[in-house]
Amino acid sequence: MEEDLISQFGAPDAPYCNPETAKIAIIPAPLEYSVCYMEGTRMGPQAILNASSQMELYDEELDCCPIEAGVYTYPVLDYNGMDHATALKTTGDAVRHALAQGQIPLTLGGEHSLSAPVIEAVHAQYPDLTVVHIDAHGDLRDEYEGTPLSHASIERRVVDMGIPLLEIGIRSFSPEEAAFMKTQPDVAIVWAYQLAKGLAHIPWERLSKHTYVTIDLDAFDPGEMPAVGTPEPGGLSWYQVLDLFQEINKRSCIVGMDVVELCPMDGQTRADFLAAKLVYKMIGYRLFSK
Ligand SMILES: [Mn+2]
Repeated sequence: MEEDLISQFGAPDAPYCNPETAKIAIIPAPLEYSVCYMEGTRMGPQAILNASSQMELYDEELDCCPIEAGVYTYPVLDYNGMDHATALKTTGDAVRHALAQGQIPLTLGGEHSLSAPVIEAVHAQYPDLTVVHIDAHGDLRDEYEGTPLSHASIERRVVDMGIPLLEIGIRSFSPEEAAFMKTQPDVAIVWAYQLAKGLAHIPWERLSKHTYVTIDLDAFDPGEMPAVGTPEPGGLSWYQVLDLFQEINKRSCIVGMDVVELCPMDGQTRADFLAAKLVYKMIGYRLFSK
């Protein structure tokens, strides 16, 4: 029996996923070009959509159904026959389209390299943008495996765009990145060990008026989120990530988001469900929390 493919995040009633009135644009981006350790992140967006149909749509913390604000899911992007650079451009174009409709884009990955064209599109509209990057990895290499488009270089591309960067949850960093970071006053890093030991001082004063939040699911501890391409021990917990997101949302206006690197695994539907619920919590906090 074939599994039903869910096309609208949360599978809501029609009025709540009307593209004319939606406040949030979900953009499923099944990009997979440079993933190195484990394959399958191209299956991530559809797995999140399918899992989202199993969620309750009432949020007990916010005492409302965030989906009723309008969440429209665009058709899953089709990268068939495209090279990596063309696929990235297509992803940026989709986000530009959503921004032009007045929607807040929330892209589902797919590999992390998709964030570069997406952030570029959001930055064009909000020139004062700060990027908050929640991840196990710094992703600050100038290039990786011969390409500057790699998922391992995504935040280096953000630095190249002149955008201030705050990285949180990092616990896998190369010597090259460490040397680079020390030359970059606009890059701040909060390490996972500092969070775990209660030593973290998060420099929230670095946030500007508008913020883009990118969440690589490997930021979570692999015990909670096993289905990622490059798991790292010592990660963040569910409530830690939600608290961070809420804190960003309190201090700045979040104008774009992504959740990337889900790599669905047989027998680990909890991981798909965590990703779907994370997306829904982000939508709820963004639209309804103070
Ligand atoms: Mn990562």
